[in-house]
Amino acid sequence: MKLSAIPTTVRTTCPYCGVGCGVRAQVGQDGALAIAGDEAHPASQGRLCVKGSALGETVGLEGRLLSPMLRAGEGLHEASWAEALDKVAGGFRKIIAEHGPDAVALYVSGQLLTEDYYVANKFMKGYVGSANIDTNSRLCMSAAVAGHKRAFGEDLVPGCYEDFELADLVVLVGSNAAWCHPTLYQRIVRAKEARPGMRVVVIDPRRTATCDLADLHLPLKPGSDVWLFNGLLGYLATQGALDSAYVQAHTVGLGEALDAAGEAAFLAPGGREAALLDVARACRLDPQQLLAFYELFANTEKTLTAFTMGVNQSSSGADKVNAIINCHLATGRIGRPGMGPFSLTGQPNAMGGREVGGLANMLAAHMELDDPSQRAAVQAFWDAPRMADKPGLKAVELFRAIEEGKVKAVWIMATNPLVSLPDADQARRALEKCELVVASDIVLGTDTNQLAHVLLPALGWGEKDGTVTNSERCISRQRAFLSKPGQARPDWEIVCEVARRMGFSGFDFTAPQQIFDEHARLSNWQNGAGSQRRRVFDIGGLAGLGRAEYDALEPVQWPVRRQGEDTQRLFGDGRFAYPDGKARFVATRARLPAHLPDAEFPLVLNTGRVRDQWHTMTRTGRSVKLAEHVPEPFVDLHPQDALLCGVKAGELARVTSNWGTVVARVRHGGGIARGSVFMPIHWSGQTASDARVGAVVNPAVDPVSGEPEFKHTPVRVEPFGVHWYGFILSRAALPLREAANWTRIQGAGFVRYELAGRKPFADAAHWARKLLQVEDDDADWIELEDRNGGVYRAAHLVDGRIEACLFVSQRQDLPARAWLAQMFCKESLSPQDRSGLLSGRAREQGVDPGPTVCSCFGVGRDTIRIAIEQHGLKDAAAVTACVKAGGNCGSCVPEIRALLGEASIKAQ
Ligand SMILES: Nc1nc2c(c(=O)[nH]1)N[C@H]1C(S)=C(S)[C@@H](COP(=O)(O)OP(=O)(O)OC[C@H]3O[C@@H](n4cnc5c(=O)[nH]c(N)nc54)[C@H](O)[C@@H]3O)O[C@H]1N2
Ligand SMILES: Nc1nc2c(c(=O)[nH]1)N[C@H]1C(S)=C(S)[C@@H](COP(=O)(O)OP(=O)(O)OC[C@H]3O[C@@H](n4cnc5c(=O)[nH]c(N)nc54)[C@H](O)[C@@H]3O)O[C@H]1N2
Ligand code: SF4
Ligand SMILES: [Mo]
Repeated sequence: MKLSAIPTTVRTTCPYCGVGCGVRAQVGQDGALAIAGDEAHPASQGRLCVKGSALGETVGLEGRLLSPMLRAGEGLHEASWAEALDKVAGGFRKIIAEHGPDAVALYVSGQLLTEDYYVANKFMKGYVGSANIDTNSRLCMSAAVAGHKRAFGEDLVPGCYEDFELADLVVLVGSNAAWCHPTLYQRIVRAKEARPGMRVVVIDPRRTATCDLADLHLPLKPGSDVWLFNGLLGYLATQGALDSAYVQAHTVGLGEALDAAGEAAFLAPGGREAALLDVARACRLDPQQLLAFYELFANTEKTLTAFTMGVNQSSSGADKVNAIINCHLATGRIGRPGMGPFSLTGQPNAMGGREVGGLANMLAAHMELDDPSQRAAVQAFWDAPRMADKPGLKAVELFRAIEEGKVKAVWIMATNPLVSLPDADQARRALEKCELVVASDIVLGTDTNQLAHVLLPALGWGEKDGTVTNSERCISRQRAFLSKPGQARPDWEIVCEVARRMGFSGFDFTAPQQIFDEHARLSNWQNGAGSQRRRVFDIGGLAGLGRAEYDALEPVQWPVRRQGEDTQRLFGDGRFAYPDGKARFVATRARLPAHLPDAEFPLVLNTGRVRDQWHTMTRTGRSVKLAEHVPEPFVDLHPQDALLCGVKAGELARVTSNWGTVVARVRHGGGIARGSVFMPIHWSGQTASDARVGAVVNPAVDPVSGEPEFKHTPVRVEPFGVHWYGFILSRAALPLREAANWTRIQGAGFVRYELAGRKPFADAAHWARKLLQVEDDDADWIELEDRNGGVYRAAHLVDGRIEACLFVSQRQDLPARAWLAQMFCKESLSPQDRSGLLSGRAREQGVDPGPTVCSCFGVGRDTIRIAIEQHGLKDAAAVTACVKAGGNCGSCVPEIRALLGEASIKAQ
């Protein structure tokens, strides 16, 4: 693909996960884009994972939203910016005039840049006068935010990535870092290689790829983390492992926390063993393993406990966070090298969004909405005409209020709520009813955009400029290196345009650097003055940067109170952000998830990520390299549960909850315990007929933070009976109304559809031609039909080149897709290729590589298996030396090791 751009190397930051790796992007003279890791970036030191490495494949303009669009009836039509902006500003103004400021809302995203986020928040909270701006971070980080604020007095992550390397014990709770924070995980891998005495414990109901590194895996019962960490606190108390001097000097509330944790049970005569058994039972863990973890924690000073969505996305999310923090406060293990609680952020700018107060219950710059003096401070700084004076609606509440007609206009930015919200069908009903739905996105075809009345084209990664903040509070620049396509504009500019049209004065920014400057100045505005709390978030040292300095800004960790300051760790001096400087223990009482399995819905649905896709696939879905690892939506369950449900691996199953239903391919091998099933979150209405998993997820939220319980929905799984299975590879995208079920992914030069049908087809040839849109009777059409066997295969060629092929069967005997895929790379097929077409493989039998394991080098499972067998390979390094797999980002090493394990079992 050719890109028009300034031919130079630009240092920027990856737009995916919260690790925030540095990227070097180079656009060559020929327009080709080369992506490499940035050695100078402290977060990643030159490394990129497979998603980061594939960024070059995802920046093309196909499918992009490149002009503003307005809906008229069923259709969308292009509009000028003036028309579209007037429509948004006019619509908002009218609704505010008639129904008040709380009748409008913004729903934004941790994928916005800090500058975009800042102006969106200023617009709503200072000018519209409502705090109805929430963000998809509600679905992600809000439990951690609430936990931090309760414990520390402010939303602060104490440690830094180096602590993962310095720790003697790394505990990963509800985190599949091997797939979701890959380069950081690789840092732990390398640290453990260098210091084999280092211990890693993974606490996750599933045995994930992350467990590859674990000395101990605790497959706890879903939702039982508070029991586990309360038990740990009780155990530490009985072992004399608490740091009493620290607790005395720097904390408040240990007594209540110990009471809630059930310390009494531990302290009763002979109670320790009984209490341990109780905890083990509540968490469904082996008591010996539980004790092994408790002992390890008690005896290891340098302990780091990192946690992610298995903790946050729970109806007791904030309590899970505090139960973890309690154990660190009680042992004084916080703020020093190699130790502390560590909340890993999901999105690239989850942290930046919190700095600017993007959540509906926060103000800007870590100030509080319900603190009148801070509200007044922000109002004075912004010269704001109409300050919000109470918290706004949180994501799930917001979409309910939209359905109820209380919120009549919503502007959605950089998020796809129709896919990512829980009870996603409710979100659909809400938007269908909403008077004015505005969406800013970079692509046209998303489930959410289909319901928008106004579409605003935003600049994407590589085109826009600004800053993001990663999990370790490190601010880095995202820099533009591509020219602006079509009429797309940066998100901040679009917000400012609407604000100006609504008559608001504080939005005359002309560059992101001016916004960053205002943000930096606000962060130390009245900070600690008079009765004002001294806020730790302070980047006053970055105020006043000129354009060139901003452009050249090197990664820096906040707080940056003075120029040149760079803060790796917080709380090293035992001072926290509460006015008395003391941290708070939170009394966390363990409670069950909101909805429990019963006879009708006997299994628990857990949802999460796969290695090579990002959320709703609007970007990673374009990459051929990333498509192969998991080409279809799946439901992973234990073989015994599958038997009980009457479903078989490789076939389709229906997964149903009280809220909705989806269909996906049954799989085993995801390390699932009995009683649970796992589904990935990535498929939407654009990529599958029935696999938008959000529709099934229950909308229960954590009462403290409002974070939804994405990891725990009671469901039932049943066969999705079909008459036939099939697939199509086609150069052109096809409408697939005929199939009962379809999913699609991008291949090199084709789209791959997996299909299933419920009705037998009478005239297969007629049906296939219609499906592949071949109207010409004289078309070059090869076919094979076995009517009795229920098999039909066809290929359509044009001028000797394959255009499409279709394979359908009533049996499970469809050929692998790999060889057929190669045919789409050829300008013309040889006679041998042609004669192999309908068998789906070369006439001279080659080796099918199998599903991709290593996406960096495109190495398949069977290639690796055969190499292991033929060469007697014993470890991952030998596999890499032999077939390259695992030699780049290392994300597939856990899978390679699993294959080595299988081979050694087979050999025994
Ligand atoms: N490849 C990839 N990487 C990503 C993303 C992506 O889309 N794709 N998204 C990014 C974002 S925004 C986020 S938030 C992060 C998420 O990163 P992670 O949180 O690591 O990923 P998830 O797959 O959501 O869930 C993590 C684990 O929680 C476990 N879990 C479920 N229930 C429980 C429980 O009750 N207790 C415990 N202890 N564990 C439980 C699940 O089995 C799962 O393995 O990933 C980021 N990185
Ligand atoms: N069942 C279940 N659901 C979940 C989760 C789960 O674990 N289970 N996890 C939740 C979590 S942690 C998260 S973070 C969310 C993520 O969910 P979403 O935020 O809904 O997912 P994305 O696909 O990242 O959506 C980003 C959108 O922004 C667009 N975009 C990309 N760049 C830009 C830009 O520069 N400007 C603008 N305006 N648009 C842009 C993309 O095309 C895409 O449409 O999902 C949540 N939903
Ligand atoms: S680890 Fe995260 S930030 Fe780094 S390259 Fe991968 S997705 Fe991007
Ligand atoms: Mo997230």
